[in-house]
Amino acid sequence: MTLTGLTLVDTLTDGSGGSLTLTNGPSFSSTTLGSSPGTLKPDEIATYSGYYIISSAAALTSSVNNSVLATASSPGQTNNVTDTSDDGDDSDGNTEDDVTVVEITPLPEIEATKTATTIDNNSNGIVDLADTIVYTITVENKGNTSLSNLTLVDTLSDGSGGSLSLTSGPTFTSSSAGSSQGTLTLGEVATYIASYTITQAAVDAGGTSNTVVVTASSPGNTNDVTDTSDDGDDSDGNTIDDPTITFIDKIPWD
Ligand SMILES: [Ca+2]
Ligand SMILES: [Ca+2]
Ligand SMILES: [Ca+2]
Ligand SMILES: [Ca+2]
Repeated sequence: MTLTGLTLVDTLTDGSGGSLTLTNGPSFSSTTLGSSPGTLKPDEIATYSGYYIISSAAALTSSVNNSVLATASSPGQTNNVTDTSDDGDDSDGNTEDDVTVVEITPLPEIEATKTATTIDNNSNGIVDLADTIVYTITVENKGNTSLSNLTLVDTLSDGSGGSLSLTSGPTFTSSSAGSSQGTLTLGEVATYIASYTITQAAVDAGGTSNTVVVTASSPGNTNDVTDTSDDGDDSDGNTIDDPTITFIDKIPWD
């Protein structure tokens, strides 16, 4: 028999059960026997399409789940024929009514950048003994998962490779989305500062070299995400991992 009054009610949820809304649709596409939208002859198939653009919040929940309830009327009846969708996979033990699940592949990624400025404490116009190098470290969550347990390991050396110690820091100062120290949501940038007051060893070596290695954990993992800082200068031929170098000036009569 021919069914009429076909309607669809689409239910979209995230992996935590939170309600979502399709970005577009479901929209009528076609019928196999030429019926207009809402009518189905015996053995006729109507096709609808819809799509959802995965939001950051939904991505954090690991999946998007969708089902549709179709309702139609047989002759002389009202809304007496219904079915809940199945996912088209008959090998999953459910060939009748099961939710269409799209798993979101976790791609955790983190990026650390360290830049340096100097404070001319002795006001002589050059970078030399007892001046201060101020390091700004930014750590960005560039993946599609939240990150926790963020730690920094900072390595400072002089221009000859000798080990030096930061005078202060790295100290957490802020996060762009307000997360507490050690946690980064999607796209969030945490900022840390550190400083080094130039010692004679650094002067003798002609400069300092500083790198930070950041490590964090994606959901369900431990310390699985890491990056070595780059110096924030993408014109130096290394846009990935390169130490932040500060040259110390020699005073002419030194
Ligand atoms: Ca199934
Ligand atoms: Ca100076
Ligand atoms: Ca660089
Ligand atoms: Ca890097």
